[in-house]
Amino acid sequence: MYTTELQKADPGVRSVEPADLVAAFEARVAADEFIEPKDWMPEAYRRTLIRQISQHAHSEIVGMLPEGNWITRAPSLRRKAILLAKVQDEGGHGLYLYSAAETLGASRAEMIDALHAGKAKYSTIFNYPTPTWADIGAIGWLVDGAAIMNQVPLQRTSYGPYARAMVRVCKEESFHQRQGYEIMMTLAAGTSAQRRMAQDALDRWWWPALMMFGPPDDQSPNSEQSMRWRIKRDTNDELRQKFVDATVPQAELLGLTIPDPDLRWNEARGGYDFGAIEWEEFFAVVRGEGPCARERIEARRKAWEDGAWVREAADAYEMKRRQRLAA
Ligand code: BYC
Repeated sequence: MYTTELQKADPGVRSVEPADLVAAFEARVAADEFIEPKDWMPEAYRRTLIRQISQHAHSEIVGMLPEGNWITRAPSLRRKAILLAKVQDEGGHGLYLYSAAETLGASRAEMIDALHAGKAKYSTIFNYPTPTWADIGAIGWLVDGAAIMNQVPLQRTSYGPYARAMVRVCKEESFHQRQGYEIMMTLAAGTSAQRRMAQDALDRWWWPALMMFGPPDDQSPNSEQSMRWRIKRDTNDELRQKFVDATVPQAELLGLTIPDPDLRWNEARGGYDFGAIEWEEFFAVVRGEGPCARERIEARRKAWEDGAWVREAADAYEMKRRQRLAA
């Protein structure tokens, strides 16, 4: 996986943009007005949004796979129905987000091709395996929990269609987080084997969940500009800290141990200090070296090929509908 260079800000573009339009745009952003698809916007703003929104869309779509893996093996009909609904929600999120990126002039075919060619990024978290049922609990609790922490502020991101997509997404993510936590509660209150399974899932998902928020602020090339344009409302480190502070008491309630010997409450700061994150692992996964990276992309490609007949049937139906209208 490499950088989406095409969609990166080109500093050369800025100098040719009319200064009055740039100033009016920046004043609107500073006044917390939403920028809408037909409004004038700097090219670099448009490209940054296409980059972030398309990566976000891909994450939702690839994110269906680790949990989809458990739909047929969920331990009861109730669990199966809930998981099926959750995974379908993630597919819906991907579609709203692709639509939001299309309002910026990106073509869906191009975005999907980039994913299938291994050129587009998607969240590192979905490159880890789900060997036990407790992983489904840990994903809902931690991964959806981290996603909410990141996405609630995005409801106030400066681009209107992205902000509005986030409102519905956050409502659904909140249900996802609770269903995951409820699975963890059940396992933590179960047999010793079930408690061990829950602890093992927490051990494996904790650090990758902290990595979801992106590199540390001093190694985040996009943060400064995205914060200025109010695309991002909080920095990566700020959101990571909020997540740790909210999640530690939840682990305590479950009676599970966060796998971090350096984790302790810092009275002066009013937050938890936590241990060093293995950033080498993060960057390796970003480069496409995650444990399930190849499997994820192959599964997406196969789904796309298997679905070709549906797209052809929809096109044929649309053609007939137009012919009928024209007749
Ligand atoms: N994974 O300058 P930075 C879900 C990349 S799905 C991979 O800080 P930025 C769910 C970053 O793209 C929710 N790559 O970047 C679904 C950049 O590379 P490029 C997913 C990452 O954009 C199913 C480079 O590293 N959520 O909830 O300012 C089931 C430098 O980073 C990651 C979103 O997508 C990563 N973790 O900030 C269950 C949220 N982190 O593009 C649940 C929307 C960084 O320059 N996205 N990189 O080549 C964002 O908020 C921001 O894009 C990020 C990164 C905070 C992720």
